[in-house]
Formats: sequence, C-alpha cells, structure tokens
Amino acid sequence: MRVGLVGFAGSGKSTLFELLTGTASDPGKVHSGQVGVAVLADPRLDFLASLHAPKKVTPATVEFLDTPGLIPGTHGDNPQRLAVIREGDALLIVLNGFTGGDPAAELASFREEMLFADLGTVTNRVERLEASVKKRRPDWEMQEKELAILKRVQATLEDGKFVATLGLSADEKKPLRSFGLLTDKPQVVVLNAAQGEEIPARLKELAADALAIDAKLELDLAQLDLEERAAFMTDLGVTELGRDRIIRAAYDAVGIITFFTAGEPEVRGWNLERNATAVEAAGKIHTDLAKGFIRAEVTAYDDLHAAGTLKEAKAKHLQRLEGKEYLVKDGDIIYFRSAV
Ligand SMILES: Nc1nc2c(ncn2[C@@H]2O[C@H](COP(=O)(O)OP(=O)(O)OP(=O)(O)O)[C@@H](O)[C@H]2O)c(=O)[nH]1
Ligand SMILES: [Mg+2]
Repeated sequence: MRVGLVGFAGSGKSTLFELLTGTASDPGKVHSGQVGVAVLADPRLDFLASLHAPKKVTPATVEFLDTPGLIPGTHGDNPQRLAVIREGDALLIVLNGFTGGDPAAELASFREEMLFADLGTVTNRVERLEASVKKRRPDWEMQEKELAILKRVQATLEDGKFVATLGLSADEKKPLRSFGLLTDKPQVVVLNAAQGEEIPARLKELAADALAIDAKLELDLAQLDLEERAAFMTDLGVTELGRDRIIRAAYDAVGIITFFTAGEPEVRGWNLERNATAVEAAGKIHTDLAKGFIRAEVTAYDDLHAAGTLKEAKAKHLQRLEGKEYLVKDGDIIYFRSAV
C-alpha cells in the first residue's frame, strides 16, 4: 500500500514524511516521488510476541511518498507534479495551518488542481480515441466502449465532481486503471497546525474526517528519548500523537486490514484488502501457500487476548477451521495448512 503526501508548496509534506517514515526528505528525490516506509505501532503484535517469544517480530508497513508541492495561482506544471502519485493507493492532502492562511480555501483550490489534472489526462485520451475509432481499426468496438466511459468521466470532471462520485463498477473502471485518476482515489485530509488548534468549521464542511497534527512539534518530540518526551508532552498538554492516527486513517481510507501469522520463528502483521478471502490472505504470504491451500486455522485476536495464554486458548477451542472463501477479519491470527 502506497500513500502520496500532496499539497501546496511549504504545507509541511516533507516534515510529515520524516515524522511518518523516519527518513529525511531528499530534495533530489522528491521531484520524482521519494518513498519511505512507515510502521504502524500495533499493541496486538506486542501481545502475540509475548506469547510466542519469536526470533523475529515483523510489523505491517505502509509506504508514503513525498511529492513536490504545487504552486498556487495558475495551474502551471501542477499536473506534472501530481503525476508522481498516479500510482498511489490514496492521497494524504497536507494543508498549511501554521502561517495564518485559510485551510478550507487551500483544500478547495487543491481539489481544483486534482480535477484539472484528471481532466487533462481524460481529455487527451478522449481525443485520441475519437480519432482512432473513426478509422475503424480492428479493435474499434472495444475502443468505443472505453470512449463511452471516458466521456462520462469527462462530463463529471467538467461538472467539478470527483470520478469517485460516479460509482463505476469494477468492470467499467478497468480501462481507467492505467490513468491513475487522482479524483478516484481515497483521500485523507490533514491540517498541519499548532498543537491544540481546532479544525475550522469551514474545513470540516469540506472534509468531515480531517485530522490535525503539529508535524514540526511531533518531529521534534520524536527526537527526544522516551522520558524527556513524556515530560514535554505533559508540559504541552499533548495526550495523543497525530502520527499513529494518520497512519490508521490511511489504512481505513484505502480499506486495508491487518491479519497475523504467529509462531516461534516469527510473529508478523500483514496488510490485506478488507473483505478478502482466506486464500487471498495466503497469497499475500506466498503464491504456493495459496495454490496448495487446504484450510486456514483462525483465531480472533480479541478471543486470544481474553484467554491470555496459548494453553488457555487451546482449552477453550478458540481456533476455527475455515475454508478458501472465509472472509478474513481485522486481527485474525491465521495458520495456513497447505499441500505445497
Ligand atoms: N511552525 C511550523 N512550521 C512548520 C510546520 N511544518 C512544517 N513547518 C516548516 O515549514 C517549512 C516547510 O516545511 P516542509 O515540510 O519542507 O514543507 P513541504 O510541504 O515539504 O514543502 P515543499 O516540498 O516545498 O512543497 C519548513 O521550514 C518547516 O520547518 C508546523 O507544523 N509548524
Ligand atoms: Mg517538501
């Protein structure tokens, strides 16, 4: 899973990138998208590790992409700057809340840039297809189908609406996939503002789930040792860090859950699309495990946690045998029986 940090120049993307991934932003890499890996702190993993005493503990991770900031005013080369994140699964829009601007207006104009960039991509393709369909090339019927969908998309964008609002089926979306349309991606809106600042009502109207973080302060805090950090947090009245909330929001926006494998060699968290099946989960680990799938032995995390020990879990028969089509739940601990 890959999430692009986007926004206007100077909104704090690179600061947030460093906070999320622990990697400093490199100006030489940002223009083509710099990738960093973030670990979601997950207490469930710690509990599983305490049960199994494994050689290795591997948390689930998400990749964040630092991208070049857009220049306000004219569209300019903003579409090219945004092209860096066309392959991402979601956008994390970072708004500047620390230099006295209006973040709601900033979000509105950023969304206009997204619409403008998508409209450019789609219009380009529509024009090519129209020319091509006229020539009645061998695959013109396929192209005509694609053209019909693209024209609906184009009209939606011209109307100032996001492609996501069209509710296209998976089949209809197929020809759109290679364009990576920005307004079809899930979004997380983050206001980068001084600690304790409220999210303005006007911003909430545009993005009900917007989150606030003081990226610079949290980055400074992250550089302290635990004791100092706790003292500073008490002084500043910080009770919850924004970093973990943001990563969790990214998981939710993309629709990713975590399942676990747990044993002596390794306790590990894995990302999985919500509503994926047991055999798809096996495929995340290894294609052979999916091919030879026999059964999944599944324990719900909450049940195991309530039982407290592996022995107690066994006595209570918490483990269920599930087939290929079982829909994996967030927190499931799975052992795959496989013939390969
Ligand atoms: N006061 C304050 N300053 C911040 C905050 N976040 C970032 N800054 C400062 O704002 C400036 C720009 O931050 P960056 O993280 O580089 O912003 P950016 O979005 O990556 O900028 P571009 O890459 O140029 O688009 C830096 O000097 C940061 O130290 C914040 O939450 N509060
Ligand atoms: Mg930057």
